[in-house]
Amino acid sequence: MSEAKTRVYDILAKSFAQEGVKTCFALLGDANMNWAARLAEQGCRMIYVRHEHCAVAAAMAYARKSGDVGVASVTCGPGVTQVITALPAAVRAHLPIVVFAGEAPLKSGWYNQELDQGPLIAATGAAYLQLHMPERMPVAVRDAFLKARRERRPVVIGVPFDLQARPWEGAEKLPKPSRELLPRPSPMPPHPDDVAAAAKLLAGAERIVVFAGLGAVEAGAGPACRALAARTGALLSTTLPARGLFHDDPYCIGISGSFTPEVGLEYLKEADLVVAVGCSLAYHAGGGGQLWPKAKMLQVDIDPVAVSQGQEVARHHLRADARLGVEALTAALPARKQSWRSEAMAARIRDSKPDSHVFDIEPGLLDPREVVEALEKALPHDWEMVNSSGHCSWFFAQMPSRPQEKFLTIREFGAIGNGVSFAMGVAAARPDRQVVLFDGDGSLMMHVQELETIKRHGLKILIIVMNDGAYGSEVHKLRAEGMIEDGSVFGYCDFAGIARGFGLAGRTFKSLAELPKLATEFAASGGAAVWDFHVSDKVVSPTIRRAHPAGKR
Ligand SMILES: Cc1ncc(C[n+]2csc(CCOP(=O)(O)OP(=O)(O)O)c2C)c(N)n1
Ligand SMILES: [Mg+2]
Repeated sequence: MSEAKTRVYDILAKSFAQEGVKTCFALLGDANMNWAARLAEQGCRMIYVRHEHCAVAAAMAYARKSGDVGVASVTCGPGVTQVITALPAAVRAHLPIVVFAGEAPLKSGWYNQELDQGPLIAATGAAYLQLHMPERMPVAVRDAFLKARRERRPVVIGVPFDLQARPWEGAEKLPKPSRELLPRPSPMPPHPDDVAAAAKLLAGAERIVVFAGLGAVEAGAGPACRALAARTGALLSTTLPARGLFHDDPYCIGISGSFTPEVGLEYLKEADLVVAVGCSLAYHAGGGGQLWPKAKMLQVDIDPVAVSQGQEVARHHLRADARLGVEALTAALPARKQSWRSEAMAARIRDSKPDSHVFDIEPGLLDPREVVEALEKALPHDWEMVNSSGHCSWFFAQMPSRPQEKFLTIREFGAIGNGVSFAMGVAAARPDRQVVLFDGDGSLMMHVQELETIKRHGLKILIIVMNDGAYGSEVHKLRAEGMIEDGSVFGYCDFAGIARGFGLAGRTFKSLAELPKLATEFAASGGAAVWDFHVSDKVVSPTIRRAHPAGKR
């Protein structure tokens, strides 16, 4: 029977299965549906989202959480144009993603969804691979995965759907999967001369901060950083994505960057040396260089830089794997007497509020800082947490007891609207765990349709909304400048009702009294729900207060 003939899409699906793809986020159309159906038959878990952006964004979080390649699929033309916000975010976050996209049929002289997809994808910084030679497609798919893994960036594969439907005329045997073809070099040790120079720098410093990024997390350098800090009497800090790496260390001052708590700001101002480990010294880490005005910077990294994102960031460099570099540095240090640490300092770090500024809050509305404090106490520590975007993310970043391995945030492109997708990616990568998403009302509203996906796929996601009835980031800046608030204040929409409309549980919080009891009850059953906290838009984060001083506010 001719229907039983193997088609090119069969082989394309098998090529993805051969790559070990276990989860794919997709939205179907003519140019990817046959492939997706066949991939599902290969045992791949398909998560069918309601907007293509969310397919790629979920694949990003899946990649970060699983340490594997994230896979998504969209149809040609309008399917592809929908992913243009997600791809630059994946590029900047160095996430390996493969997107199977269709292309318009080659046989037609005219096709309404036809689009020159290559330049569009290239503009995002992702790679675009056109597959137009059926016999070579299995190798081309393998190469796409190789490229994504090696370059740690998204790769979009475009295959015209008339070619996909052709009978397969190539070889039966598939190529070796990409994971078998990657070089596996051992971690890079430092050069002894660099270690000696760095050790001298540390020996001459009195108020050191060891500051770790995701590179330190990936290299397993956490314990080495703690040991270096203990040896030199240093404080510990992290970037936002690496937050929680030192969560239980009494000398950890939290995040250094836009989200630094009060006590951290104070100590960073006095630091005379920052040892940045496995971090790219991006603009927002270090608050654009303002946070540690007196400090020299020693960067320990496999790819050290002097200038990053338009700023001179580091004069001293130790090129090495983060763990090996820090261990060698600790071993090379002379015995040391002075320490920045004291019992009183540990007590201040433990007892001080992230932000103690006093605001006048309207009756009936909550202070976002108190909401976060209550959530920090009430929510179980083994939940996977996902932080989203917006003004509220300052507050949500202040949950110091949560460890790094249970945390995810991806913010390099500064886009709102990704929270639900990232939570779906984490829930897919960690199906045994409860996920909690912390999001803003504006961000959740941008892709609120995914509540239906969460329900349909039974994803265990509790969504906590910090609802200020506004685009907080905008309203606080507009007020500081004395401008009208139109376009930034919308009022409090009924997320609990919206959630119920999608078949999820929903609850509005105008008081925190019942939160501990409800959290315990929810933890016992798990599942998906939306908890909407109505907070005052009078509370302005320290970052906005610094960057946009009161003025007319
Ligand atoms: C895709 C996208 N559109 C617009 C913006 C501009 N923007 C930054 S924060 C923000 C407000 C987000 O509102 P919400 O999620 O309610 O968080 P809030 O700031 O109120 O805490 C907006 C519109 C953006 N960063 N990304
Ligand atoms: Mg808001």
